Amino acid sequence: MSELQALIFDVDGTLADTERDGHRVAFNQAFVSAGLDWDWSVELYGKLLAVTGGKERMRFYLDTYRPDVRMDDAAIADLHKAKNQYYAQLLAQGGIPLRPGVRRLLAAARAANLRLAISTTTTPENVFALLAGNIDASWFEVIAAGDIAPKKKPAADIYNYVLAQMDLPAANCLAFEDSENGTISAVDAGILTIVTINDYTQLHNFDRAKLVLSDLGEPDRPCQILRGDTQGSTYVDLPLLARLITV
Ligand code: XBP
Ligand code: MG
Repeated sequence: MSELQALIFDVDGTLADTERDGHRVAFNQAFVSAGLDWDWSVELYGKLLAVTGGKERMRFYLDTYRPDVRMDDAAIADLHKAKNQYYAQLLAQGGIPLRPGVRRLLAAARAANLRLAISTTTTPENVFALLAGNIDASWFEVIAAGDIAPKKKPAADIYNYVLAQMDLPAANCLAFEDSENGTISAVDAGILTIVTINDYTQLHNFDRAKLVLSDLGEPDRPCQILRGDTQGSTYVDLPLLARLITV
């Protein structure tokens, strides 16, 4: 029997729906300003999301869709930097809210002295830009992001890094993810994982997740339970999380 000690959150798609109207739009703005004729539609971006990491995603796009174009890693890194500046501008305009239940659950966890961490593929600056005005970044004891792990999700590296930094066994933690790659990463690190799906990830394979939900829900706004057993709970709260980890 394990005691719940920490909650570890993915960022993109989990804390907020940042991909379609955030990162994707910012990539396109960076392409235009660099004089490139690349345009990532909502549909194409769904395919490109199979590759985690913005730099890796651009390399995959070039290899798959534009094999005629030569671009070295430094040029891709510059493009990625420009994209992240546009992304920060978009977030500063306040267009991307946190998903239902996220703020409530984080506040409850903090009040109960649970430890909090972030495990994400995106760059640290993007995490701070999203949290700004929403949640105090100091709530998170560890913010593991971007290139800090040698291999990005679905590799377990980033979750293993968080566990090592917190000096916690996987059995005392729960992970929150929105995608198949993220779930593989967390589960391969030995962490029970709760998935909240979104439009881009609803058809992913979540067989290894403990729970799959539409979102975290709110007391007056139940979530849909797509896989697993919430034992009657209609939203995610700390008693439900404690039950999940002890059975
Ligand atoms: C998120 C990602 C990121 C973002 C873009 O995956 O794959 O690449 O799409 O951010 P996860 P960057 O939610 O599993 O962490 O451009 O900064 O990589
Ligand atoms: Mg995600």
